[in-house]
Amino acid sequence: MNPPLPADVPAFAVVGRVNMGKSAVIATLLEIDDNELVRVSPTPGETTRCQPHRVVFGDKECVRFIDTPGFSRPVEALRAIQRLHGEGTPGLETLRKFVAEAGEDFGDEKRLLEPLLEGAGVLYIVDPAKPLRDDFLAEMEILRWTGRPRLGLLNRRDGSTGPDEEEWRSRLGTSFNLVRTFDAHHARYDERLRLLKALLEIEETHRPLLEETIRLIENEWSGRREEAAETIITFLESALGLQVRATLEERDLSIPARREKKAQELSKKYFSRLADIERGCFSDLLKIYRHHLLKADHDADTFQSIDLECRETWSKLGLSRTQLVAVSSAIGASAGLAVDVGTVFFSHGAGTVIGALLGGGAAWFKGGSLPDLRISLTGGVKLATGEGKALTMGPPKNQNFPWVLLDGVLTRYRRMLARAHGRRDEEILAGDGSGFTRHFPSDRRALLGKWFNSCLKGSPNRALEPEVFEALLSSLTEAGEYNQ
Ligand SMILES: Nc1nc2c(ncn2[C@@H]2O[C@H](COP(=O)(O)OP(=O)(O)O)[C@@H](O)[C@H]2O)c(=O)[nH]1
Ligand SMILES: [Mg+2]
Repeated sequence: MNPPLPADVPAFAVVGRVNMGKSAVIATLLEIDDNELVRVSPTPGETTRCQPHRVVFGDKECVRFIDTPGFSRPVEALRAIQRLHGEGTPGLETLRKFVAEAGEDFGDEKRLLEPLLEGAGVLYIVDPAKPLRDDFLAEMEILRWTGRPRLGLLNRRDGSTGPDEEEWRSRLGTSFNLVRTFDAHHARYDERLRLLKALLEIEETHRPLLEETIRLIENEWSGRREEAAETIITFLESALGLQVRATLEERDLSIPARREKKAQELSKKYFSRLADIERGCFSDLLKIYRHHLLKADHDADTFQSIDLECRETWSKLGLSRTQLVAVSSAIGASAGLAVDVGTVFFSHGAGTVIGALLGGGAAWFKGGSLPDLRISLTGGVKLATGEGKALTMGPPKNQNFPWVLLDGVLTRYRRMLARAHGRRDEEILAGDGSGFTRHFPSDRRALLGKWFNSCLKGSPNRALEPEVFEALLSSLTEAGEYNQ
């Protein structure tokens, strides 16, 4: 038994047949991607009791969703309730009697009815691709008898519909106060908010509280965007200002091969530091948006058994095969799969954005609208002649370097926002190769360009920061609204 529902907290029991996506809807709605907290699984019968999920702001519980096991014998339950009631339409009293008296053969039905008897509203999930059979009609009828506020939700899996969708819709329309569609695997912030607002429409007793909750959610969301903008500013500042140095001995200077070796070591150090900075940025962004199953970077081990002939491999890497070939020729490597794979290994080991710089620089801006984009990796290496012994590397001289970094962050941010928490597969947060910054209005480009230059010189222009912050906020808003 769960503790009784407090009267001042609006609650909704999420009900429906097993495997309809009840848990996935809750997980997406409340941004919970942890299977320990919300079990989303194709194996039926894994949720055997009601599981409350509280939405808390500050110390106050604002709304509660209750995951239920779902109906398992709705037709039999309907008949049993009718028998208990006799003539006419059963109501709360008969349902209470049913819950008190029925045996464990109606265990699931009893458990899902309990919160409804305590005052919870109903969020009824169906998969409209399934045929509409009698047992579903029995479920709808039992729910109607509760008299609670009811919302019917068509959980369209990957947008798929079935021949019965219209029938579903009209049946739901007669037994429910509202009918909405959702997609637990793809719903983004806007759709989540729309669903919450729909609940507000049906739950009149707690209307002010639900309105306040929606306001809090909206505020919290814009707060996150500000945090993200802040994180990205810090990232760009450190990445653009990054410089590494090495001390050269006399003998390193005199022999070209040694000098070359030192330069290579230094370049490795530069990229690994850059990769660390980048990783830190993504891990902060993933934290802000509560993602644990999204990975910011490829794990080098993942590539041990790479299957080159498999199309999926290429798309996992975020590159089409043609792009990859273009890349290897762009960086001057001889053609051939071995070389391509080497590029991929290195690029992903070195971090995602840097991967784009090293391996995918050309692919990143495919389409050729920025033909001058060539990343010169050695652009920042110089021998300091004054002391004669210090070798420094970074930042790259190429003007496009900051834009490549920013594009990498924004395209991944966009992917992150499109990821629903109800999914349980792991995903690599890969860029999709579409240039983002090239669509910026010219004043934003000019402003950022000016600030980038100051960062590249090692002295970020603090006076420009408030405007840069605003520009990034707008860019993040656009990235979030972008439909893929
Ligand atoms: N493609 C897709 N799969 C879904 C969706 N919702 C749920 N599923 C999958 O369907 C299975 C059952 O989902 P779950 O939420 O555990 O169903 P429940 O038994 O009603 O709680 C899981 O494997 C989910 O990943 C959806 O919107 N799209
Ligand atoms: Mg479940």
